[in-house]
Amino acid sequence: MSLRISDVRVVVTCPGRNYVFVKIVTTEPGLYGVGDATLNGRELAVATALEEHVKPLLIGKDPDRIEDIWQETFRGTYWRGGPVLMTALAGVDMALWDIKGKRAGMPLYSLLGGRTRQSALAYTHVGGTDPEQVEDHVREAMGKGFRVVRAQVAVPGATGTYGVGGRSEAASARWESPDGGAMPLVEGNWEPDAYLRVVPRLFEHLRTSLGDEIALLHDVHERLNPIQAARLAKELEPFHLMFLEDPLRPEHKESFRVVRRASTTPLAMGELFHSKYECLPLITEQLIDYIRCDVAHIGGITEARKIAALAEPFQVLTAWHGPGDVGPPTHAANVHLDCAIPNFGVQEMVFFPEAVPEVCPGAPEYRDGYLWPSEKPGLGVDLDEEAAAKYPYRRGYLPVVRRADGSVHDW
Ligand code: GCO
Ligand code: MG
Repeated sequence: MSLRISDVRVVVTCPGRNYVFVKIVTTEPGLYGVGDATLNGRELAVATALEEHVKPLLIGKDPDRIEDIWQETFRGTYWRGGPVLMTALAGVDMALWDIKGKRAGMPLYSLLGGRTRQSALAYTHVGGTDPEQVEDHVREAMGKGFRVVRAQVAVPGATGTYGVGGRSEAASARWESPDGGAMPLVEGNWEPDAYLRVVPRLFEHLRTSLGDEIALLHDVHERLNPIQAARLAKELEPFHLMFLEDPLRPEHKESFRVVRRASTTPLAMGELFHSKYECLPLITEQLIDYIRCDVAHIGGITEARKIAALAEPFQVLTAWHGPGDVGPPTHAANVHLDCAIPNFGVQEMVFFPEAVPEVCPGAPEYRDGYLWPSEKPGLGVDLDEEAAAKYPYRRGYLPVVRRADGSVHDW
């Protein structure tokens, strides 16, 4: 009998932070694939979608038919799209590419057409309470070999809020209420005017103190309206950012025209998109310079390679989302794609918490500013289910931001 999918194992674990891993087991003894289906703060919704709705349809299927399984899971079930279903599909898709690579005896980059580069230029995050502290942290990153650094600074008066409380990483915030429930942490006093004043000062300081060699990025995290974003992009022009990330909410693609007309600061967008359809207008109108979808949230490698191919003739480069809240299989997929596609730009990366390699070994290796793909067949990432069981899921939510008057703002 030909090869079939015999089991789909969904593993929810918290070796430092929550992850949802997918292991697709086949009828060939010892042949399985590992994927990542982590959606920060919504882990159990994805795990349930996988267990209850996706898995029953996969058992008995031929794992070789990745595109067909993708189409059936996306379109064939009528209800399509959105972060939960596209993350579930991504976990399956990565595991299937892993199986295909293992059968071929080839690393994923090889299956995708072979190397176009040795390794992927990587960037790290730094933050700080004021421009001087951010400068110190950029220097530390440069000391570790980074040539590209994303810099965020605290906004006077704001408490917490991603990337502006002096912190540079997105944390899941937890707050257990007395009745045993959990509520997201509320961060406050976010005001655009204060932010718009401090960010140009940060980059003026960094360029003056660090010179022109280091490439700098900044993440707006979808918090500005079109004219505010246009102002920021224009005021940052003299400091030559590699890109300004996510200036606007994902719903307002046409508003990118306003920002584009106002400045030559390169723009990046995509971590909140869930399909190639959302990327289309930004790519075909050349409204952005970097497309930075999350391979774990757009349905996996199958969709990512199509997005990269759509972007290539429009001279849009890739900068796949690579935060700590997606797991090693996604980071591995990112770097295999980076090393295979012609229009790669830069790769976001993190150093994982200590227990992660025990549960999920094989994340891409960082050396002197670059990430190297694994030479093992498939993604090169494994999953130790016994180790995963030692780190049970911990309920966590992303924080909620409120402005000084108490109203909700985009986090
Ligand atoms: C980034 C991001 C993330 C997100 C996070 C949300 O550019 O890395 O904006 O850190 O905030 O993925 O879960
Ligand atoms: Mg971002």
